[in-house]
Amino acid sequence: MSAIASDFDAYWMPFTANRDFKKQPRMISGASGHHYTSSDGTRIYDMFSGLWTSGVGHCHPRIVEAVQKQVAELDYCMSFQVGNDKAFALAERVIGLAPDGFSNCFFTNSGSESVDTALKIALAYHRARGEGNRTRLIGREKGYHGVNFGGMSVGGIVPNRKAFSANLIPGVDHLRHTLNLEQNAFSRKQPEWGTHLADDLERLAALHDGSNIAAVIVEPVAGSAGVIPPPVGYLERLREICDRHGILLIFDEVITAFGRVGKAFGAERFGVTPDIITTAKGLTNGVVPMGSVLVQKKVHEAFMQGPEHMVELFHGYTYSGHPVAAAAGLAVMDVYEEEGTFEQAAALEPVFEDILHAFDDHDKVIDVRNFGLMGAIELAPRDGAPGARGLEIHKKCFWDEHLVVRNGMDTLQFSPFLNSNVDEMQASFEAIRRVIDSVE
Ligand code: PXG
Ligand code: PLP
Repeated sequence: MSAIASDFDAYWMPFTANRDFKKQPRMISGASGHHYTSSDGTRIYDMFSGLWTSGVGHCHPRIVEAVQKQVAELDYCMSFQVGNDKAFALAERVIGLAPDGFSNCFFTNSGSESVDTALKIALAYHRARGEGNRTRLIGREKGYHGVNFGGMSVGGIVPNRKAFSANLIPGVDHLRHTLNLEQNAFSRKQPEWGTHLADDLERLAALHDGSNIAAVIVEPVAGSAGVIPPPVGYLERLREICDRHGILLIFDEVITAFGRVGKAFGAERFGVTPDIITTAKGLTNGVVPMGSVLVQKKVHEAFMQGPEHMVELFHGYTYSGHPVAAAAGLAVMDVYEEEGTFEQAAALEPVFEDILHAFDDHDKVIDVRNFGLMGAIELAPRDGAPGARGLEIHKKCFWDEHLVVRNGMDTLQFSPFLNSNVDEMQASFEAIRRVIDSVE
């Protein structure tokens, strides 16, 4: 039996134009550091560090070794009513990085699972405190909170919701998004305009009565929708309104945690402390799937009541706290600490910002946005074919410039390595400029 596929039919690829892809597949067979190797042996620079996942680079020897060792020592262990030491150790390390007040960490296997877990914890928390009336959840337009039913329902990416519209969970409202090119195009980091949009939460509290709202979930910087940093003062205002009405604030930090914005968490960078934080991606540098949900002590304590032989939260995954994932996570935490990864990312931020905003006056570009090491160049769509220009650039970058660049429709997104080399970053953007210039 060969491990090489005979054709490309059987695999239904996620979030991919499958038929288009299979005509000329872009296949990766190896990776090391900042490069992939394609199946024909070409070295390809990864301008998305995985899928926002692999901040310290691919196949980091320290992480590889930890995973190899763990899989030979304890490959799997029942996750319910039995524990493994790596999961406990990783929970402690992650809580050690979290803002003051956070005390406990629940493990999942992805960002989508982290979000659905966080929403369930929020609902059960209020119920445990005798406020079972708090059932409503609030998300935001353009938010991405994964693809499971809860996350999809509070999310605000239209194509992801469209086919499932009638089956989204009930009792959800959305704040308006804060992207406004007329007011904010080409802002560096946080835009000045749009703080008042946080008052949508106050209006929803007035409409439903705040006492019926369980939680509001937002990405501190919206990622998937094309890097939308919060207006100055916006997150602070959400926090104030949540406090006024007893609403839990959830930061979905699946992208922003672990150095992507130059600190351990977006919460730390913005100086706004939520009640619950969701993570995934950078938790294990993408090496083994894993996510986590961090909760403040008051949230955890609300569950630790009643008879001690009883399960406090009826929720969990077969693979929660998986020993191999946890071993990867522990090695990643060591790398972050020893290599000063978050400081490296913070030092690169102004360089990245300048490189990106050199596209401000390009005639095909209608906006450039950045925060931390998250960046987006929004292109004008082609007449009658929105998304075509973005996909063509993605493909040309891959085939002609040996560069992985992600496009969401006509927005090019960049997630440079947290330990990027400035020369490589500059060379990559010269290539990107050549490609933008060359397409119609
Ligand atoms: N929340 C946020 C804020 C995310 O960014 C998820 C939840 C879901 O995580 P999983 O592990 O279930 O995929 C994400 C994931 C993009 C892109 O192009 C972003 C994500 C996933 C795929 C593509 O920006 N983010
Ligand atoms: N479906 C069935 C039939 C199962 O037995 C299980 C877990 O035992 C699940 C779904 C959930 O799987 P997981 O715990 O990996 O999320």
